[in-house]
Amino acid sequence: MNTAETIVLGLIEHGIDTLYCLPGVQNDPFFDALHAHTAKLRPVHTRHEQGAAYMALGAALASGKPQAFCVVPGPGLLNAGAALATAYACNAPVLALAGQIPSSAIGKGYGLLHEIPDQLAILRGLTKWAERVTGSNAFSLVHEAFQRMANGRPRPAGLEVPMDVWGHTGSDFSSERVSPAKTELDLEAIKTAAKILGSAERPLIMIGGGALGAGAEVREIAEMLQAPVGAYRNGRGVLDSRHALSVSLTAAHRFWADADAVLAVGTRLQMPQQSWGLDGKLKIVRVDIDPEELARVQPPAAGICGDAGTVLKGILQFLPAVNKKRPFRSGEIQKIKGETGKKLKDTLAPQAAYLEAIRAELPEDGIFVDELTQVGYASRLLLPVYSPRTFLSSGYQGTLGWGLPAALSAKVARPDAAVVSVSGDGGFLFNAQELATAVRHRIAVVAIVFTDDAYGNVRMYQRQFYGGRVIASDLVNPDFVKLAESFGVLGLRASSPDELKTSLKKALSSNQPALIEVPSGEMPNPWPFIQMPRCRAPS
Ligand SMILES: Cc1ncc(C[n+]2csc(CCOP(=O)(O)OP(=O)(O)O)c2C)c(N)n1
Repeated sequence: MNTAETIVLGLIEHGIDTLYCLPGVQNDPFFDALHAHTAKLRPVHTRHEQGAAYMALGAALASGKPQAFCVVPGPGLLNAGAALATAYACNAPVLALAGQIPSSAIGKGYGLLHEIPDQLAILRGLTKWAERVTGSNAFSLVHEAFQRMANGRPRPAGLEVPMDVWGHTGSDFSSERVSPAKTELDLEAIKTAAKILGSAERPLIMIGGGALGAGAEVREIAEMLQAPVGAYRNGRGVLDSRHALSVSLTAAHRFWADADAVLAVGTRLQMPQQSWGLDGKLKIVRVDIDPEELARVQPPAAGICGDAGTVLKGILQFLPAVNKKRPFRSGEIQKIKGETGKKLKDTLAPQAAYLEAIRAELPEDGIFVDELTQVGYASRLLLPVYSPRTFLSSGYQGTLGWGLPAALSAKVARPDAAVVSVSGDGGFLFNAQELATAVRHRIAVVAIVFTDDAYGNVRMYQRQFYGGRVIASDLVNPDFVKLAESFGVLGLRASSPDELKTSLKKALSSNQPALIEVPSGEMPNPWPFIQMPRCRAPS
């Protein structure tokens, strides 16, 4: 077996059934080897490497399983760079498989096709681990990449394969498979955590993407503690928004102000700790798979490293014995939810109405993909999310252009689910070419594009903070409906929330790729609700 066949079989052995890709001469032997295996490993080729890498990311987020993409070296990999950075930010297990110039030329600076200096260093900078395949180590390295992605914090990994190496024979496919390492739980820290939470008067729970598999445990602890549960982006849906204890970020900010203990699960807790503020009265219990995350901002009162569900099960063993009697907080929680919800809906009325229309038509298990656009920001605060992995966000990377390709692959990963993405006119054109991918691979997603003829958020900041000196933020747009139609995509226009509801119903039932243009114009500023002020006095 040669390296190309070994890597194809290695990907299949590790559960990869779809390869998001864009081929080129350095990778031709690999694609030729794939030819015989497309029943098990289907190539989904895109129109730009950004699209391929964002698709791997969207599928990883929607499925919770590792995904892979393959691109040519140099410009191909650099084009995929923003998506790799986003996968890193979103803790997504995405394998980047990149070509490379011939081994003998690496580092020589001959200027061969697609050569860039030290590609491996770039790949290492964007992943948790990356290596070069040099010959018979191909399978071991594929296996190691999947082990690294499965162990600890799930972040992207990378492999580069010089073009001469694809044809090397003498593969190590039969080499031994290593089982994932088991981490020991710190029982003392778990007991301390249970005591802190059990004796708190006003506990609060904050969750992030690390808790996506721990919904049942989060709910049980929340109910036991009568604690409100807040999430910003990647933890949304862990607790169903309809649960009485589920609160928006805005309401969580109110609870943070006088909480005496916080249980933070699989979240960096960056905004609460660094913006809402800390003081000596607030005890924080951190649960995270990444030991470095536990004390990044300040050492917690208790920090437990491990899988969220396993650690929470541990806490649940000790909590009933130490849990103090607490009055039902549902009255207070409902009141704060009502007040904050009303203010949000009143102030962000257009965004709220569009989101209501989307939620009304999106089935319970439908997937919503956000982007950095006015309705996208508001969705973090206002869109009810019913289950994990149905609210996909580009996390702290905030990468324009991720929305359409991520939505496409969410649909590939979960073909039964309805998938809707929201973008602005700015962000959508970063990757509009992937409408062709939707048509070519028959992927029925609905892309909603809100147009305000501007990089609206940038324009808003320029008006507000730079004396109204608007520069480089106005846009000239195509007719998005005609654009969609020119790709063979169903194109619709909706000029109000009611029309959006009707168009979305039509688009979803058409079972084909669709685009809905919404000429929304400017919308109210959502940022005061996201960048909330300090609410605890420094001690
Ligand atoms: C890859 C990338 N480039 C640049 C930015 C900076 N940026 C943030 S918001 C924004 C404007 C987005 O405009 P649009 O998509 O039309 O949405 P709107 O704010 O108008 O709703 C820009 C350029 C970014 N977030 N991502």
